[in-house]
Amino acid sequence: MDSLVSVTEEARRRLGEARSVAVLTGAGISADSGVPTFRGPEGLWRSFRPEELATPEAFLRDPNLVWEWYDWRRGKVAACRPNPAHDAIVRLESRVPRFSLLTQNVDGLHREAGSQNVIELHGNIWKVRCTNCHEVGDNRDVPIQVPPHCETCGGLLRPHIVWFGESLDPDDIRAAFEAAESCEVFLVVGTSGIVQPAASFVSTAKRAGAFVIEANLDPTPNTWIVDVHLSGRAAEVLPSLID
Ligand code: BV8
Ligand code: ZN
Repeated sequence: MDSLVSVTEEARRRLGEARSVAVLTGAGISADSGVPTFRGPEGLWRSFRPEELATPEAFLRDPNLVWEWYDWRRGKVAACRPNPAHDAIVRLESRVPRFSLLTQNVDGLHREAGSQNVIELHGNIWKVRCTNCHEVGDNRDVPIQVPPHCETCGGLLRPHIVWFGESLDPDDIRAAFEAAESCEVFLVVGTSGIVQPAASFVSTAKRAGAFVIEANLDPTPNTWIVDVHLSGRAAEVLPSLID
């Protein structure tokens, strides 16, 4: 018990003193808001096959099926609000001179909570992109008309989301690696650490000398390389770590 208290204190102290912090979040931080995670016993991938739904090939094959899945998820996310973990990250950003938030989540809850310097690595479920003219726009319709079409050119719209086999925005990747390489403390919250390239930011930060803190319900492939693993729900662990 003593050692658990002291590692938590060490994590708190490091975070309190750091002048540059990068945070990487995954589905686990939004689980406490009611957004389903991807993997794990109740994860989305238990009921759906990602290769049938979250790939460009799937969309080419059956855009309606893919849109129906996203429409269902948009309905779920629309009913969710940021939780105390999202709020704690907003407070962290307000006191740290150099701060970056890298999120794999597409639910938009970090921005809704008030986070400013956010990189949405995998896109945003409330954005659509035209497959013809490539214009990106906001769309908050719940339900959305399936399939939706571009108001400018009539082309088929797709979710503005990075699917498996697609490249992330090069500017986002550059900024994310820069943040991981230059921060004093790297905080990784609620991600299984499986999906690349996001998963590799953790080892990048560690190699570059950052103090790495992981907050997760369970151990992950990252747990053995981090300095401190804090076990528990993000909505409980983060406020007590940050405040
Ligand atoms: C790319 C759709 C270049 C969006 C998603 C081998 C080596 C390297 C790369 C690869 C490889 N094999 C394949 C690849 C490439 C692939 C990849 O990484 N595959 C993995 C599965 C092996 N990556 C890509 O394709 C990426 N692009 O590499 O480009 C390229 C180009 C062409 C060809 C090849 C390469 C693109 C990645 C696309 C990601 N898009 N989905 C959507 O509709 O949402 S991924 C999906 O997983 C989500 O987007 C999500 O963001 C992401 C990560 O998941 P997590 O957020 O970690 O969520 P998960 O459910 O897994 O875990 C939840 C965690 O929270 C758990 O640890 C749990 O314990 C914890 N938890 C739960 N509750 C709580 C909690 N913790 C705290 N509190 C709680 N309450
Ligand atoms: Zn268009």
